[in-house]
Amino acid sequence: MPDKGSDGETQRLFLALWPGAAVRGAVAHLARRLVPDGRRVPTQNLHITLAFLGDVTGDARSRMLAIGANLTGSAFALELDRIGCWPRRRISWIAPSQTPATLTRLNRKLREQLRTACLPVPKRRFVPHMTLARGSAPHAFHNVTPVVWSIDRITVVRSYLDPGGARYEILYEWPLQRVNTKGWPSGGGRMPSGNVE
Ligand code: 3AM
Repeated sequence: MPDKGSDGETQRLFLALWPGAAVRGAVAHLARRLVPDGRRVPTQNLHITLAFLGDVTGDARSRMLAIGANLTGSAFALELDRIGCWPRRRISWIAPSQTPATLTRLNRKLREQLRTACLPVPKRRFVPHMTLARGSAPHAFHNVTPVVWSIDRITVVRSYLDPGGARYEILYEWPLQRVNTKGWPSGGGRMPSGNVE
């Protein structure tokens, strides 16, 4: 079971979209082929960050959990179809060339709720991307066959800064509602089974 921590403990946390093994495998395969160098993000760590919260104490964690308890948002599909890099930040990424309106809305709502709860709100504009490597030399952009990812939850992730690199643990999952063809929500989410798959 993940260690959800006692109230007094500070935890380094972020909110993320965390893909399952199939999406991670497909992305890692593309990265090996198209991203030439840098410190590659290990396959099990691939994710899209929604908001980095930093060190969060017990009180703030309760406010954060209340956001998850009241969250309303719809599940959506994301097509990762573009590999590129940010040369100044030396980051290689895969990203959707089109951001679904559902994701934009979800992110806006999340930021509003973080602000209301006096939690850290990311300063940068939200550009959905999955970091593939850091310290990368600039490289070409590639349009790739889309990796289609069905996203039905937000994850609350704890980050441990180990000497060998970051280690992540999923603490909570906040379900997004699936909407069936008649427009009614169908089904919920599930609690995490433990460590990151
Ligand atoms: O998913 P990406 O790579 O965009 O860079 C870190 C990573 O972002 C970012 O949080 C994500 C999960 O670790 N991060 C780490 N430290 C940070 C900080 N102090 C940070 N973002 C903002 N401020």
